[in-house]
This record gives sequence, structure tokens and C-alpha cells, in this order.
Amino acid sequence: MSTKIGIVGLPNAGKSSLFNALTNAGAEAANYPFTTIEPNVAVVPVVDRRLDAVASVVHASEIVYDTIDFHDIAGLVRGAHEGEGLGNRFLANIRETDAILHVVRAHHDERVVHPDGAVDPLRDIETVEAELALADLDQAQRRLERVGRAAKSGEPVARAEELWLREVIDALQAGKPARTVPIPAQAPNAARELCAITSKPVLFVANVDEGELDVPEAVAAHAADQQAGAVAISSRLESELAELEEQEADAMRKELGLSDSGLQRVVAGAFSLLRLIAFFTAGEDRPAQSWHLHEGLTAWHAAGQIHTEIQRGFVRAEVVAWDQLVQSGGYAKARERGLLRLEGRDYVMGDGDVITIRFTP
Ligand SMILES: Nc1nc2c(ncn2[C@@H]2O[C@H](COP(=O)(O)OP(=O)(O)OP(=O)(O)O)[C@@H](O)[C@H]2O)c(=O)[nH]1
Ligand SMILES: [Mg+2]
Repeated sequence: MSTKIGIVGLPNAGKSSLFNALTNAGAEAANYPFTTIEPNVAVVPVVDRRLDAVASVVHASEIVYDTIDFHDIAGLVRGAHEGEGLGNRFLANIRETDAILHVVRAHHDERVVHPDGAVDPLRDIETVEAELALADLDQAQRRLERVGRAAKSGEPVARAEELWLREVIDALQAGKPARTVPIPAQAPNAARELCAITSKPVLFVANVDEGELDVPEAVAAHAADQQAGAVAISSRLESELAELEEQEADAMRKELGLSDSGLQRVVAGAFSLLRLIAFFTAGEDRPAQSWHLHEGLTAWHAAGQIHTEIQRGFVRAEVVAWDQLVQSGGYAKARERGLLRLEGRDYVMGDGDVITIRFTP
């Protein structure tokens, strides 16, 4: 299942520029058959050079990167939760995402109008967070009405959920995100049912002046306070770079003193936020593929990512670290050197593992 990420921010913050940069860079770097599900959804391959190396030593037929879906929405203005500026409808689109990219304007280009007249990243963040909290509050109150009816009949799960919803409502009213309220053991699905936007992990993207490399201090401090991540990029610069050929773009980056692509930092930031690791499957004349899995999950979970049938019939896994496979020059040598291990279903997957699962159909 591909990871979904929603992009939020004030009007003119640079969301669509970032979205376009992600789209173009993905199409370019991975030769991905780009499909637009909807005009505002970009399917972006997660380019991983480790997979390229693996594919080459095992003589894979092709390279298939795992993807992330980015959802671009229109800017949130004050009052968005009340339907102002169609905000509520856009917010509904990102309730189903796994994480939020919060784009905040930090560049000082006077030709770009700021909806509040002046550049102030922290104020903007607080405006957007207030809208998200109010939208969640509305959602929580509606859910409470429904659950409250079931709770009256004494149903224990509904009662636990009702109590939790009341706590969430208190937190949101106090300006705190829903994620600060622990999920009750008796109603483990409560959070999934509510789909609160403020329960999702957040990566702040400070849209900085071209040539600026650092996240503004106020944004960094706010992110740290929220246990969120933060990266600095220039959306405009990245969207321009994404339109160039790869070599040209690299040369341009060097000239500007940028070490890596800002988009790589966005994707890497999102992944570390979601605590995802990458693993690979690859074989001769078969596609080499990358997959993502939550940190700490097992070979059995990895099997489930690949196919439910493979998970159901799981017998054992052959695992080798990607760099050991590459250094060995292929599976045969890796096996000879004892680097290819047999593992059971409870083996905890490592980042960069190459796995072959034996299963009974
Ligand atoms: N100088 C500069 N201008 C930028 C940058 N990012 C975006 N812009 C400009 O700001 C304007 C708005 O950018 P968009 O990416 O469309 O902003 P948005 O957040 O999608 O705005 P809405 O869709 O209206 O909410 C455009 O004219 C961009 O060219 C940047 O990093 N630097
Ligand atoms: Mg836009």
C-alpha cells in the first residue's frame, strides 16, 4: 500500500510549487509511468540508489520503486473549517493520509502576495494549526453524537470511545492536537474512526529564500516542541530544477551550494517521520522492487506487503543486506560467503534488507 501524504499551508505558501517539483522530479528520475489519479494527487516514486545497485548485480529485468502519493490542497484561510474558501472540502481530502507536509512561507520575495500582509512563519503555522484543530473539533463533535447513542445502551467499546472523544474535544478546544490524547485500550479503533488531521505526524517545510539552507529558528523550535520534523527548501527553485535534465540540475545545485535535492530531503524527512524502513525484492529476469515497512516489523509483515498469498503461505525468508549482496556480486557468492541468512517469520526487518520469501501456495 502506498504511503499518502497531504500538503497543507496558507494560500501562496508554495504548496503547488512543491507539488509540481515532486511530480516532475519523480517522473524524470525514475522514468515512472506517471499517472494522475486526480489533478491534485501526484504519485511520486521513492528513488533509492541502493535498489539500482542490487538490480544490477542480480540482473533484474527492471527497477520498480515504491511510491508515495502527495495530495495538494488549496490554501487554508482563516475560517476554512466553516467552509470558507472551500476549505472544509479540501480538508476532507487529507483525512485519509498517513502524514502531513505543512508548507510555510519563509521567503521574502515581495512580488508574492502574503494573505496576511507580512512574512511571519510562526504566525502562519499557528493560523493553519488552528484551522486544522477546528476542523477536527467539528468532526469529533459529530462522531460524539453518533457514538453517544451507542454508549447509552451500555456498550463498553462505545463508552470508552465516548470518553476518549470528550478528552479529544477538550484538547482541541485548548489548542492541542488530537495526537496528545492517548488512544484507549478498550477502543483501539477510535483514532482510525475519527481520522483527525491533528493526529497525523507532521513535517514542516519552510519555503525559504533561494540559497538559504536553514530552517528559520522559530519554525525549528516549534517543530521540536511538537515532535515534528522540519526541512528547508525553496519551492520555486526546486520546481525550476525539476524541469531541467538531471545533469544540468546537478550542476546548478553545485553552483548554488546545495548538497542534495530538496525533494530528497522532503521524502527522507517524511519517511523518518513515519518511521519507515526500505526493503528490496530482486531476482534474475524479474523486476527489482523497493517496499516500505514500519520500523520494528517482521519478515511476515514484509511478506504481507508483497502479497497476501505469500504471507499466508510463509515458510521462511532468505535475507541479505543490500551492500553485502552488491559486494558479493550476486546471490550465489553471497550464499557461499555465508551472508545469505535463513530467517523465520519473526525476524525483524532491517533497513536495506534484500529478501526472498519461500512460501507454499
Ligand atoms: N520567490 C519565491 N516565490 C515562490 C516560492 N515558492 C512559490 N513561490 C511563488 O509564490 C506563488 C504561489 O505559489 P504556489 O506554489 O502556487 O502557492 P500555493 O501554496 O499552492 O497557493 P494556493 O494554491 O493559492 O494555496 C507563485 O507565484 C510562486 O511562483 C519560492 O520558494 N520563492
Ligand atoms: Mg496551490
